[in-house]
Amino acid sequence: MGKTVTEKLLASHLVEGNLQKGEEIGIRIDQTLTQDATGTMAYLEFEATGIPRVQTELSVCYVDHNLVQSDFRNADDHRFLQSVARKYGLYFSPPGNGISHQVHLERFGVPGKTLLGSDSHTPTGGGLGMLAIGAGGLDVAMAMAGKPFYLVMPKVFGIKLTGSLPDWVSARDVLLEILRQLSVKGGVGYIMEYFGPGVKELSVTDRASITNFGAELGATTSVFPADENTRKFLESQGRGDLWTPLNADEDAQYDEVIEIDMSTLEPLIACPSSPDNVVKVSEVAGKPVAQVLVGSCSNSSLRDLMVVAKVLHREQVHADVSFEINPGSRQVLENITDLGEMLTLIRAGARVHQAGCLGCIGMGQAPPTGTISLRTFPRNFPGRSGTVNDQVYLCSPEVAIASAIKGEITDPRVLGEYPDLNLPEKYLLGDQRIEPPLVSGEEVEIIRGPNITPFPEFEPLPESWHGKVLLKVGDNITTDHIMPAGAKILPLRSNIPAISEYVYNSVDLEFLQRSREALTDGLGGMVVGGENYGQGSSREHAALAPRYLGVGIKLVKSFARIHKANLINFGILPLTFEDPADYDALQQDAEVEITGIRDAIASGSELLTLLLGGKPVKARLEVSERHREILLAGGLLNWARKAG
Ligand code: MIC
Ligand code: SF4
Repeated sequence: MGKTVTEKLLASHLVEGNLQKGEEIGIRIDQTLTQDATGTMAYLEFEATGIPRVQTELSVCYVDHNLVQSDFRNADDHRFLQSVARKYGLYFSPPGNGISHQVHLERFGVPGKTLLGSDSHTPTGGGLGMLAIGAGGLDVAMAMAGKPFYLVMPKVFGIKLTGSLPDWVSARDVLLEILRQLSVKGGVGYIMEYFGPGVKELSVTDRASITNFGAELGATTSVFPADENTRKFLESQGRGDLWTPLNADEDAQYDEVIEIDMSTLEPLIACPSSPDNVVKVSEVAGKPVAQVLVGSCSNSSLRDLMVVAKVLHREQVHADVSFEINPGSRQVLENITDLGEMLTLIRAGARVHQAGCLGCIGMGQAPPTGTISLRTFPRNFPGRSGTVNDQVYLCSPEVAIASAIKGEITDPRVLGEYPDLNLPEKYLLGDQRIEPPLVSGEEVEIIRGPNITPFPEFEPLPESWHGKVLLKVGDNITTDHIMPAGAKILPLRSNIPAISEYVYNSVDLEFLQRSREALTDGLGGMVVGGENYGQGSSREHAALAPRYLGVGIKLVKSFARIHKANLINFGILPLTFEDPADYDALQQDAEVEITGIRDAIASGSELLTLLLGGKPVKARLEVSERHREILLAGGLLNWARKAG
């Protein structure tokens, strides 16, 4: 039987297990990336392994998230990361150099390789034909230490692309349409693989926008074949020698298939406050906008900024709109300047910022109260922009610029003829600030600012577990709800005691107090949730910080992949309701008792009985043998120490 691109990539990297859907497999990781907000913790964890140098073919340490330096914390972390990169043999991409995913695509991605990144948008690399997966920092630390990455062998969701995109409709609309059809949990348990005659109509940066935004489907990752367009892209980056073709076989079988005829698409937009809340732009046109942001790892390539610049040749930004551009990389900035378009942007009224994540993670750029903000970003979860009750819409650069000009949500097709973009054949590379690895890091001293506190120690799982329900939440809870980000909280990422004070802050301000009281009473904490619990980011702080506050169990209807893995890594039991109806009966503050929990887990039992408020409730523990050992040890670091 023919193979999909996914199966070929998995087969060529398989080191443990069999390629059977639903079974745990271990794959070799060729490349890793970290960004600063997850990276500081990932390197503290790597340090704990005692391995003197990264064991991958290539590892890159990026600084792109925590760019606002309102005190010493972020700046200290940047220096820590630079010294770590020098010590352990990594490339270092400094602040201002660009968003990890964009820079990695331009300068490091290679078709046919695996990439593990401590950021949920790592699948951007799938646009190049890589198997690029987002994971928690600890998993990435393990991969840097040369260990396999373990995952449940996913099913393959084929997306057949036909036709070509009409003018003013772009790659973002393809994924918005898929989100509209499948929702934010439609990709859970799958790798999304693109095939069909429409693939060749998309450039690598278009494909990368799609695989990037595909993270919002909850998918393990998304992947495109590597073809002539891939070769052209690599050549434009002076890396043509790294091209290898990678295609699905003619008779490859997918577990599910949908077809998207791109020629029938029209401009789409995701309304507040979920990426799958998608409607046609024409349905919401006319609503006034106060802010329009073009940027993020989803849509900030040279192509995206050129669309904006070319439109601004004939128009000006509306007086009531703050129109801001966050370029994806130094390379994008250099090229747009070289093409003379920086002047166009500035003259037309754009605020051009340094290359980085910025407002996408609430690092500045909060919108004014009660106004609409339009963004070419991948996420619009409530409050993520930094403004309470925000109204963030997600759209393409085409919709963004049309709306910035008119001052209201606008279908870009009113702008007339689609501009000719004239993209260069060869790019200025813009990588002069990327530091290559040192031959030896032995002499390098790691620079540790006072913000970096030691990694907390956790106890192994007790014989019996006694605690209470600290919080009950609904469906689609994001890691932004669990562990908010933004300019105030992100600088605390390397200080677990400090950051844990913000756990569930936007949901329930009393959560901290309740968890502290339970700790004082010697009780464990349990959180109860609905479907797709923990969707969104890869941040392991959404597991680590609750664990620090004594949370030992999460009992939900279903989990998002990365969050479940992070819970296990930090020794929190990820349980699901055997009977979802039990969810309704459960109340906050209910007492929880599980006797003989260690024995049950060690014996491989998939069903545990919990006494919840005195009533027996069945819960599932669907994890591998290795995960059971990790849970018993109280987390992956404890387990790895024991295993030696
Ligand atoms: C995000 O887009 O939510 C982030 C910020 O990039 C996160 C990582 C983090 O929280 O540091 C992600 O996507 O994994
Ligand atoms: Fe950065 Fe936003 Fe991309 Fe996350 S989604 S990596 S915050 S640009």
